[in-house]
Amino acid sequence: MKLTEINFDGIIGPSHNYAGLSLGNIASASHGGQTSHPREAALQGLAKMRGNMARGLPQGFLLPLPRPNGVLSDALSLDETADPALRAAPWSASAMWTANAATVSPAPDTRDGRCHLTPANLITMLHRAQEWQDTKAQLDIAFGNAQHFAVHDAVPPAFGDEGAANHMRLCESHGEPGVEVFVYGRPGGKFPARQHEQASRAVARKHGLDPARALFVEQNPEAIEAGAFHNDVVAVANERVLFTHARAFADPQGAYGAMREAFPALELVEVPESAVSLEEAIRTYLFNAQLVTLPDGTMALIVPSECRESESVWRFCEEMTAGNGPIRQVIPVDVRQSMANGGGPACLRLRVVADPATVDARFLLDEAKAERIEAVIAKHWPESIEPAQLGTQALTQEVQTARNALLEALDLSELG
Ligand code: SUG
Repeated sequence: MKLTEINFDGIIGPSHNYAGLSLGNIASASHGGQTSHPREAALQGLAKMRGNMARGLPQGFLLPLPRPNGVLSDALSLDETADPALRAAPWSASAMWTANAATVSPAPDTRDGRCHLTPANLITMLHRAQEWQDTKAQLDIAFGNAQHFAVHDAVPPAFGDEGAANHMRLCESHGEPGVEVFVYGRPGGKFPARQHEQASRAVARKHGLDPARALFVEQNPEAIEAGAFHNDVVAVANERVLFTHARAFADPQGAYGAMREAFPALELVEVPESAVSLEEAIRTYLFNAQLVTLPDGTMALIVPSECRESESVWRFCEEMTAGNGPIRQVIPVDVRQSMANGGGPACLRLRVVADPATVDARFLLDEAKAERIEAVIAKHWPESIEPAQLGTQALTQEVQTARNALLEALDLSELG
């Protein structure tokens, strides 16, 4: 059994559009109503996956969900008299952000020694609340080997759960037992707190985590107010390292202390407000990065290219890599189409620690498959979508044909 971290990226779906649906997500609100470019978006996502494969990292993917979602349209009796934001919801390609697909507790952390996955209910936003059943259908196939995996149902309402975006894991190496850190928001602020403490606690119990190795930490309400609608916008962990903005947690010293007590080897890389302001961190998504361990054992931070263009952020990155810290490289990637909806490199991936041989191979990427996916995207993904096109018969047909072509190319038509 060779446990390794596999990143499952969401293939960006053919209905990718900017509908301004996410209150508290500044990029989504500010790009609402603009023209999107689904083909370019999906190719950017695929290029990121290929880049990581080329760095020697195992790569998987999850598929776009069926859109437009007729079940949701029917349930809300949507017609042209309905609010435009409601009418856009069944079209959302938001499942691309697989950091919100599920919370994953690797086998070494759980009571029964299996890797546990709980799809996130995403109940705070209508366009996201429609995801989990279809996401679970994929997880059931990809992680269908019940000897190694347990896939649960989502936490019931009214406790909001947004999955791995509010969950970090500290460990000596991925295959060893870890300390799982759940970050929740306290409701009552200007913007919704999407991750509820009781949802996190329910997931930890369901996964059979040792209570001494599961921490529950409150997110800084100021961070939520500044646009960090998920904790992964202001902090990311990998193995021994926590890379965080100083204003990520409500009680930073208390949070670090609890982490150190449960995991004494913690290496903290804290970015002070004086180096990068919270606002600039959120604008550039410095922390919405993939912090990965490369095959040579060093760590790299894969950041959105917006970081390269920010004077303060890039200065910090250069100083950090020039020093003696654990993060040795910072690698910018272009995921601008996703970024315009508030989704950086980390949002686009779900980390699963597993032996790749135990995962359904149809969800694992290699270069030949990447070429097949690229050909389908190039042929079928719409070049652009204007908001007025949502709801039209022509776009419905184009988007459905595109997804079906992808399922066929990947031998996954059973998800049709
Ligand atoms: O849930 N944006 C997503 C972005 C999710 C990012 N994920 C993580 N941080 N892990 C959201 O707010 C915008 C859709 C629109 O406005 O059309 C959206 O859903």
